[in-house]
Amino acid sequence: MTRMLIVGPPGSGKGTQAERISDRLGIVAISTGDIFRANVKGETALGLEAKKYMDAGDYVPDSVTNKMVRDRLSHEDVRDGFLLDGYPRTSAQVDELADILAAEGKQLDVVLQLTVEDEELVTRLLGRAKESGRSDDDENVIRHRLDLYHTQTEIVVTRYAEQGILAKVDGLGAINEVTDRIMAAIDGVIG
Ligand code: B4P
Repeated sequence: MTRMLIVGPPGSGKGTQAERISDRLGIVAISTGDIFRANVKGETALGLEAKKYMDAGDYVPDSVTNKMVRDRLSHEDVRDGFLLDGYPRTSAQVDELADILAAEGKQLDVVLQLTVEDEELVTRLLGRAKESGRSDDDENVIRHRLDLYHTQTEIVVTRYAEQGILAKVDGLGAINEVTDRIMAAIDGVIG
């Protein structure tokens, strides 16, 4: 059983790699971005709330995001482990996740950090914009999302490094190569 998460700037390959890693390990992948987008599409109350932040490239408020993740992690399918993609993104979310897990006597096993330079990320996301139709794949919004990553999410990485469960992985290169690096990094932390 593995409880893990993947953190990295927008466009670093979190979504791409989370699916591949969860398949290999037989655990469920949970992407907060995907849950928000599904809610936006379904025009739910949560979706309508989240949309205004996502369109601007801002983070959805912690209170909204934390509640959603708390609910999702209460489902039966996370019993065998999980891979969180895109959560936590703030220090308050790190605290919330620790609380959720501690209430069941659990903790995270490994945190994967994907590293890619900003200019490569902008190139990738502008490439995705041509097909995705995502309202947040616009150059100004992309640069704002990168700023938020540096100002709000790097602290998340620092906190997990202090706990000794961080595995840093170079996200540059072919998708298969990155997956192999991640699998090796997981072995390095949890054996
Ligand atoms: P996300 O859905 O997490 O969007 P993202 O950061 O852009 O990551 P994504 O998964 O899409 O990109 P990936 O790295 O896979 O979040 C969207 C929004 O939701 C946020 O801005 C925020 O508003 C809200 N949100 C989500 N979680 C939140 C939270 N916890 N708190 C508050 N708000 C939250 O990159 C994909 C692209 O890179 C693809 O085009 C892919 O083909 C390409 N790629 C991947 N690997 C590659 C490689 N090795 N080489 C070349 N290209 C590669």
